[in-house]
Amino acid sequence: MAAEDPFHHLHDEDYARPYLKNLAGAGSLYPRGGRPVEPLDGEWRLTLDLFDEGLRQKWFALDETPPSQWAVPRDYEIEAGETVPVPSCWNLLKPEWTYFEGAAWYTRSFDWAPGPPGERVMLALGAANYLALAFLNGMPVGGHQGGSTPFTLDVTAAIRPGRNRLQIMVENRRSPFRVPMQHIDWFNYGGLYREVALMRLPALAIRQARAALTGDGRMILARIEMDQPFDGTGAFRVPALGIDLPVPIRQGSGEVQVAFTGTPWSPENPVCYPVEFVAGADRFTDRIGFRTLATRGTDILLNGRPVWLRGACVHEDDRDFGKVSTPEDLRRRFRHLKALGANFARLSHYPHHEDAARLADEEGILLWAEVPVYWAIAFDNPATLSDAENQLGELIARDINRASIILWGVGNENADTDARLHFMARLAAVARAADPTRLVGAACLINREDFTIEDRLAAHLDVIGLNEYFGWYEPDFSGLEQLLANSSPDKPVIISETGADALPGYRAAGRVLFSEDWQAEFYRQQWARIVATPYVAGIAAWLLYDFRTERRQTGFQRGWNRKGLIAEDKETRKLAFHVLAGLYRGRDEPS
Ligand code: ADA
Repeated sequence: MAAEDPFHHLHDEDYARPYLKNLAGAGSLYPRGGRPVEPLDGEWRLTLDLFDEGLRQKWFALDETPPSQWAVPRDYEIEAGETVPVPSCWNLLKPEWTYFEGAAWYTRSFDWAPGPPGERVMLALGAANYLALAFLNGMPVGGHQGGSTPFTLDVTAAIRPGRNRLQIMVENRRSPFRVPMQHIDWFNYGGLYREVALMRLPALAIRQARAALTGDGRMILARIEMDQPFDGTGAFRVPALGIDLPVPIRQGSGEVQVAFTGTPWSPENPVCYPVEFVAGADRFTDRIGFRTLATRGTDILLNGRPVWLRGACVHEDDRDFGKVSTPEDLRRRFRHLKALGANFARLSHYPHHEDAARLADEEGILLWAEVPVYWAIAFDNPATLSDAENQLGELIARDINRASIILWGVGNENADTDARLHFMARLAAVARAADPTRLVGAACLINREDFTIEDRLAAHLDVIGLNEYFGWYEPDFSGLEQLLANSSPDKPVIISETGADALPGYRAAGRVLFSEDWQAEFYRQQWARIVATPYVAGIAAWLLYDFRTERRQTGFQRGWNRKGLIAEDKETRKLAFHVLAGLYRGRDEPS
């Protein structure tokens, strides 16, 4: 073992430290930007590693000698791993892996043909829950923490012509210091559950390219940021609008303004324009809708006009695929939202697959996108704050050009303590600094003593989210009436969650919990009170589909949160779906 490696002893409990030093963050992310990639999806080998032996014993450094030629015994053999598909969640691949929470090693090989001199190669991962460490040809090439955001690792120094061996350790333990922490109301899936690919970049590359309307909606402001200091001239093009402009780049960044003569993006007319940013030898493409967004008093203004949000929350969860979002799953999601009469969805409670917002752009569904600052995060822990900041930064960097996203959510139902106020006010500031074109919100708690919307964080938000379950967790709606009457917020309030459980097919008259009938009646009662409240700017029903969660273990639930308007099969519409669709369309009858 090399003398400079102080972590050489098998039983050294500091074994993980060297690999955790330089985890990739928002600043190192290269959004795809339409660049071609070489996918690494498909068959991988997977070995579970509950005791973290892989890091302790350096499994990545072992050669691939077959066991018949081993000089000494080993505890790891690539070929002995199970063959698994990537993307996938390991929990759903074998019954005995269902509840596995720990580390697991993914391994595959691939062939590589080098490109022009100076070319760099990035390993691009859509997400890995929660910690990922990558090793290419036995060399550590970096890692990432945060279970739902993308990251890119520069593997130029480790990749070689011909055959390469890639290993990725993914570890999904729940912990009080992670974001989210260990106590959540959804399933803790593990694994490489989004796409893995290699992306080639020229020696000088575009790190970020964005275009959005200025506040008055008259001009497009386009900006290019390079990954190194560079003085030169780039280009910004929107062929459909006849835009082809030089972008002066100084010290690695530059911007340009041009009059907007196109059609603004809106749910009714979700027009997206193909755009192109060019700088040096790099080309970044996207499809961008142009619209303005603001608040005025308690209204949310889209293109200068008030918009009222009718929507539903949705988890990234599937009975058969877990957190894997297939294109069919996403398309079905938007078909269901449309059938509901929705113009809005809350992507709960963490960044979803990037195609969710891309499809929302095309379909005209407004989005609330958020980071999993959920319930009782370790608000006083600086490392937890930087993890949350990083996840927020990565989400914004990935989705900066998505017209559908109107709001960055910085938290959900967090008790109003000093530490939480500091933590989440900081996140609100991070969101504003990274993206001044969108609103910042959070799902807040209420003051239950005097029944008012009261949260010190509200001063740092543009929109107050209100999660309330009067009529479900509370026996009646009187608290909601008091709350709505007692409060007079000076900014828009969105009912960011409200809902009731219903077991599909269970029918009963009156307030019978878990019946389809009560879930439907619950929405009628909620709706009447909510739409009569002028400062409420929208509602997101909790939620579109039933989802897996180990917190829920009555006979009605059996490991599922049953507040879906649609059952876990993503097909069976409950009575409440039809009732809410009728309400969203302006008539109180099943559609
Ligand atoms: C909370 C939480 C949701 C969900 C909901 C419920 O409001 O924000 O994630 O779990 O409760 O179903 O009770």
